[in-house]
Amino acid sequence: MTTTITLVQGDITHHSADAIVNAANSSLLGGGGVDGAIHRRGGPEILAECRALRASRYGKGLPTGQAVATTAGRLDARWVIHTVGPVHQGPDSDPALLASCYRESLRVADELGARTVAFPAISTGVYRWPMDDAARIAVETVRNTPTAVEEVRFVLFDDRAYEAFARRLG
Ligand code: AR6
Repeated sequence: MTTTITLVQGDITHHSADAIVNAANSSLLGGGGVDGAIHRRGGPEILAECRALRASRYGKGLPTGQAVATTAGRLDARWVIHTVGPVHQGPDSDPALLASCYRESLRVADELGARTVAFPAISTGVYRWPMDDAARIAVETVRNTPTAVEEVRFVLFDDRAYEAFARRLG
């Protein structure tokens, strides 16, 4: 089955999808950027499940490049899939780990049975990954990952991100 890739500009917390991906940090306990927005709008149920995941499976934190799902709380979605991007020029500054965020999020989406998945531009904010390179990795990885997800929607916050992804999508 082919996966349709669409681009929209805006705030991912205002979008509806089966699963919304969060650019989290390994603590899973919230932060700024898209992570802060998801927890603010989604409400405390998301953080409660994140805390439970810390206590059960991820005592040392969610490793970079991996993904895990929780409820979406009050968001217009069934699940939030939390993934941890690499910090550009940090100790785990590896493009393969950024690709892994997209691949692992789609794997989790498949496990859940999600048909539509919305992604932000992972690692391009606080984690400072250059936008053009992040867009290339995101689009290539989604195109090359076998999945039952029918639509992957990149929700880009600003013009710069939207244009970078649009160039890659061609
Ligand atoms: N909807 C869509 N995109 C957004 C939104 C939004 N509401 N808000 C920001 N962006 P960032 P990272 C864009 O910093 O670089 C957090 O503190 C933003 O313009 O959210 O992976 C976490 O807790 C940028 O293009 O995530 C981690 O500590 C992109 O989303 C750390 O930041 C990603 O920016 C993760 O850093």
